[in-house]
Amino acid sequence: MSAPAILTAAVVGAEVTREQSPHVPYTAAEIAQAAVDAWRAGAAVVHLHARWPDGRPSQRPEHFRDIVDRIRGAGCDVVLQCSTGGAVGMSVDERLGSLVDGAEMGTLNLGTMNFGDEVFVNTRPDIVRIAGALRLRKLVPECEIYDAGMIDALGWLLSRGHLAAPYHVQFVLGVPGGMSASERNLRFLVEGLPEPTHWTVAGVGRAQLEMAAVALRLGGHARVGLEDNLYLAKGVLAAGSHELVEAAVKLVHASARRVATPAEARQLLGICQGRTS
Ligand code: KMH
Ligand code: ZN
Repeated sequence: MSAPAILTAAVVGAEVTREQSPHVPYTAAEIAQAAVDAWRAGAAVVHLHARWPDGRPSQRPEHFRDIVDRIRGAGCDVVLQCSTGGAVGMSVDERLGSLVDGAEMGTLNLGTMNFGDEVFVNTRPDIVRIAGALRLRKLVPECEIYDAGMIDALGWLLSRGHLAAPYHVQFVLGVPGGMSASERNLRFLVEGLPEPTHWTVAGVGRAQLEMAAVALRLGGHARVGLEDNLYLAKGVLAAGSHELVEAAVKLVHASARRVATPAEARQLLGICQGRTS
């Protein structure tokens, strides 16, 4: 049997709005509750963004601290992964505001790309700087790969010593401007990894659960949640990320695997224990 499957819940992101779904959390209390609900449903990791109460994306440390404190205050031991991607247009300084005490992982976006009609800027100096900030705080990086050239960026970072194990890879497939979500693309990306490592797939939009199933079958891990997809099925909004996690749990079992606990995820991802307070 393969390693237990790590389910990550991306509960809000920076792009989705309440106009698109009334279930998108905005306040710290709502985001923390969404994280706790996702953990109860089986998520071992939560990928966190913050918002201003009116829904605008925020990378303010006080917003992240509030979310982290509320999650831990609820007795939830889920692995906390903070986004350094933030929203398109934010400066690197602003984006690094998310790396608050209590975070265990931070994302590292591996290249500049079209992101819908906008440009998500991650120059090589930006990436090196964010990698350094994660190292300084002893956070495990999750490398976000949206396109094939970013595999080469990963190799470059490793060869220059800007990045070293433990790190995790997240293939985000289906962003308009990045690689589309297909099994063929995923197999190509996995084969291209510069060294063996564990990886997760986040399929965007209606590809989410489909790509989770493929990833789990191929021995990888899966990310689901409202950041990437608002629907449980065609025309049916998910009432929260927890419903998408519940659907992913069924896919884990269908692939003859079991769901990793947060403690198992920490071990697999190389996260030091004892950072849950
Ligand atoms: N909001 C996207 C522009 C991350 O969290 O690191 C970037 C993003 C990636 O969501
Ligand atoms: Zn994100």
